[in-house]
Amino acid sequence: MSFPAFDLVVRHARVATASDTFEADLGIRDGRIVQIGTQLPAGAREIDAAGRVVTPGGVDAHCHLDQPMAPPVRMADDFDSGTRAAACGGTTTVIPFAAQEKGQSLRAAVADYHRRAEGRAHVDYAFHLIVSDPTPQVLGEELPALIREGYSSFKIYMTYDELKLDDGQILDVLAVARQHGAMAMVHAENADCIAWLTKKLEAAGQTAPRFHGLSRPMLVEREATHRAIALAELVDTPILVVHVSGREAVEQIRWARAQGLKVFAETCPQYLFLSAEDLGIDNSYLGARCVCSPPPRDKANQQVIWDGLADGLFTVFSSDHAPFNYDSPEGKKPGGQEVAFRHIPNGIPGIETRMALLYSEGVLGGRITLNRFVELTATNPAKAYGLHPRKGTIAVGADADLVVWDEGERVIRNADLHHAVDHTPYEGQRLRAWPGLTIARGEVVWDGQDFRPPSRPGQFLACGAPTLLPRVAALPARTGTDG
Ligand code: DUC
Ligand code: ZN
Ligand code: ZN
Repeated sequence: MSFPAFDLVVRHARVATASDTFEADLGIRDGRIVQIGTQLPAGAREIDAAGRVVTPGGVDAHCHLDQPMAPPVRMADDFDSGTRAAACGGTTTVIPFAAQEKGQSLRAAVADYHRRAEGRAHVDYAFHLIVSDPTPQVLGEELPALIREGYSSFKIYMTYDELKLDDGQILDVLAVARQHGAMAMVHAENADCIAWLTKKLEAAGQTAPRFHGLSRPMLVEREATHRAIALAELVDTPILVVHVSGREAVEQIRWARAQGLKVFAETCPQYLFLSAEDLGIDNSYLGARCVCSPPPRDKANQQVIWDGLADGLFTVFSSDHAPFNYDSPEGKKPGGQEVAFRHIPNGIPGIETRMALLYSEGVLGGRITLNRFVELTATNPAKAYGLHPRKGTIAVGADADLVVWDEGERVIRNADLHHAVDHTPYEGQRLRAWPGLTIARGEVVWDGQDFRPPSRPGQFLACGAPTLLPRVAALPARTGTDG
């Protein structure tokens, strides 16, 4: 009796990686791709992908799941619902945040997140750290040890009272990133400007959701982006500026790249598909659904973000999924009230719609190549956070994390999504494609109609050192701070 050579063969696929597109069969065994070729022998299971594009499963490197909030606010998605939604939208790896509260040890934060995720995730996951309290113990011991143990990226905030670091603290944390080879992610908005503008707006009675946008104009992001770049230059370490929203921050990043600085950048669907108008053109509270930071900008900025996706300015495309129900005392109406904009929980859901939005309007809309799509949604995030080549590509030895695309018209309806959020800001958006199959470690977890729980839960991934080389790597290394 002969056994099939593979557990699964995906046949006649139009395989796309970050660099190539080719026709092949993919032979999968024990959750990994073990052979790529033509006319592979039979598998125990066969999927005919003839005529369909197959890309690596998405790596969503910026999402918030079950992150503790100040009561009564609570995230709608935990690791169960959040990763189910991810799988149904073509994402097979998520990297949410283990957030340190001030006064808390980083280790305690990490242990807490493991408890939240363990056995509940349906796709693989890693954690970024959020460093909000860089004590000597954190800088000298905890952070270096955690980087070595597989938490090789962390986010620092320049705004939000409970999270923000001052410039001296940022320098200290960046120095640890440099010494231990970690990737520092920066939320760049100037906290004092936001506080000053918020007070002025409130004094004038301007508290509706749409004023959230006016409290965080582009210059607030531009100044903080400029400062973050300067701080990273001083320490001589790379940074990745997260959720870049528009022209002014983009200009800072372009300038930094032109100087040969290792500045990477992330953007998100909300800056392509939403605009300031979605926060409200009158004082309606419905705009609370689109309150996120940085806020969506005017429509002209959407093109600036598309340009940066097409020309290589952006390194990664993430969801920044931050799931809060609209009609809930735990969500956008804290305590059941329509509150002033400063009290509205920041964030919008997007973990399930990220891949299809970019595939539809980016690839099929003729704005980016298929290979660039793969780079932005899977390969680069895996490289930036030390998960490549196990994740983020289609190669022998990589995990068998795949998306088989169905092209055809579809409309986003919250009723069809799998997150636990009561709305999507993209309701009614027309798409040209949606994942027809999502395969995670060789198992179909989304069949185009239904979520299918994997036979074993998603696994924690310890991250190695980032392997994302800057496009400017060929330039001479900087030896000082003024040359
Ligand atoms: N902004 C953040 O910085 N994080 C979560 C959501 C948001 O809008
Ligand atoms: Zn942020
Ligand atoms: Zn975020």
